[in-house]
Amino acid sequence: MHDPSDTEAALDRTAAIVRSASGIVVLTGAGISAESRIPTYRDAMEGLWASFDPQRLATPEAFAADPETVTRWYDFRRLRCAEAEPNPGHLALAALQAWCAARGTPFTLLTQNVDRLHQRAGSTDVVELHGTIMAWRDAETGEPWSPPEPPEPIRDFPPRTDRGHLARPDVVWFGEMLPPAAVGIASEAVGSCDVFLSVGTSSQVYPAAGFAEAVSRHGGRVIEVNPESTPLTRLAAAVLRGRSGAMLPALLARAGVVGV
Ligand code: BV8
Repeated sequence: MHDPSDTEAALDRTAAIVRSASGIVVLTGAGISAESRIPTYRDAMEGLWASFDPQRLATPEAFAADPETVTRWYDFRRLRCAEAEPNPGHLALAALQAWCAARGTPFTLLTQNVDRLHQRAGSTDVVELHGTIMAWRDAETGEPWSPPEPPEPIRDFPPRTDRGHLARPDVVWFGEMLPPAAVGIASEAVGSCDVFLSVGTSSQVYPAAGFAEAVSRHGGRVIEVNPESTPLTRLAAAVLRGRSGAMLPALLARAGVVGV
């Protein structure tokens, strides 16, 4: 059982690290959107999708073999993301970005999430390492393809573009390269920051899962915000063992980041 006094000490320690930072990188995962009622990958997907494994469905091979099932799954999730609202964890990171900008402290928000809740919370220049479910494209030409405006579902599956090609979500599937621009920004930020905040990620998926190690190797301090321990915990200079919707606002209040 986590001792609340540990949390108080961890908040003090983390606030001091944030206040003294010369450059901050934040990496978020599905956990920051859990309090917006978007299931994490580790939670069983609800209803129809409970028996499907995201790692099996989120691949080019699955799309090639069964584009209907894959696009139905993504449209179900797209609408789920559209009806979700940013939570206090997302809002706190937007406030942290503004506070860093006011102080001239470099700040980069890297997300593995595809739900666009950071942008809806007011974060800017969000680096979407794994793309977004809200945008789709022609699977052959890469041209943008617009699904119906939420809450309207896609009508015909698998969706096809005016060229008759299959349409796919603009996400990065397992086995696909990350967008080069995103990788470039992430590499530069991870290589130069002195504080790395890992929020709501099980740290299992690469290359994102390797960023904390890289920061730690060049002497940066890693902070973990997660109700559970992860492979990253051993690297952490401080751990906020709890929900990001509670811990991030508490951290920013303790660090004196106004407007949270
Ligand atoms: C790549 C978009 C180069 C799609 C995602 C063999 C062949 C090919 C590649 C590989 C291979 N072996 C390894 C690899 C690399 C592979 C990989 O890492 N695999 C893993 C499984 C080992 N990576 C890739 O393929 C990447 N590309 O490497 O290209 C390459 C190419 C070819 C060959 C070799 C190399 C691409 C990876 C991107 C995949 N796309 N998403 C979609 O969404 O459908 S990944 C997806 O899953 C997410 O984006 C995220 O990255 C991951 C889920 O992780 P989390 O976000 O951490 O979520 P999770 O549910 O796991 O954990 C939630 C956490 O939140 C928990 O810790 C929980 O405690 C916590 N939590 C819960 N509630 C809260 C909370 N925290 C705070 N507050 C709360 N309230």
